[in-house]
Amino acid sequence: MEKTFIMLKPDAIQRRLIGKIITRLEERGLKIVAAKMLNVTKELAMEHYQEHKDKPFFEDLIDYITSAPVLALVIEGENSIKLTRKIVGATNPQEADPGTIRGDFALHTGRNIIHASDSPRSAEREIKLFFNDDEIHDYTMLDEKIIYEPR
Ligand code: IDP
Repeated sequence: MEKTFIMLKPDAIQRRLIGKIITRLEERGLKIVAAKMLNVTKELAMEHYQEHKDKPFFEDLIDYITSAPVLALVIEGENSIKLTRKIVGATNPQEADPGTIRGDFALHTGRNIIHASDSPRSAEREIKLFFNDDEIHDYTMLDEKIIYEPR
């Protein structure tokens, strides 16, 4: 089973979309193994988005992510990294397909409501940035036997 890092950004929380977003992930059969609401510090935001530090939108991105609480999640499931990226949709919500989270709830790239890790390497890095090992839970869901084909 693969773990990935998801963050509901400040606009998702402010717009009271937590329930709707989490429902989409859960109903697909994915499992929440860690969850935390926090105010992202400037240092954490800069570390998380380090690959964009030279981009023109970097300052706005840091201001946006640190502006109000976020909900950080670790999600587990088969192929969860690719799958959550599909559920989340394209970075620019105007290019995101209807039916995706960004395609249904957002309009601007700089206010695209949710983050999902884009590779196994970034998932591992981002999970470690936001969670200690003892905050990530290892448990079985009763419906796993019926969601997954037998191995
Ligand atoms: P991703 O979130 O879909 O992985 P990235 O290219 O890694 O997309 O960008 C990280 C975040 O930076 C985006 O989700 C968005 O919030 C912000 N961002 C990316 N490109 C732009 C832009 O052109 N204008 C404003 N914000 C941007």
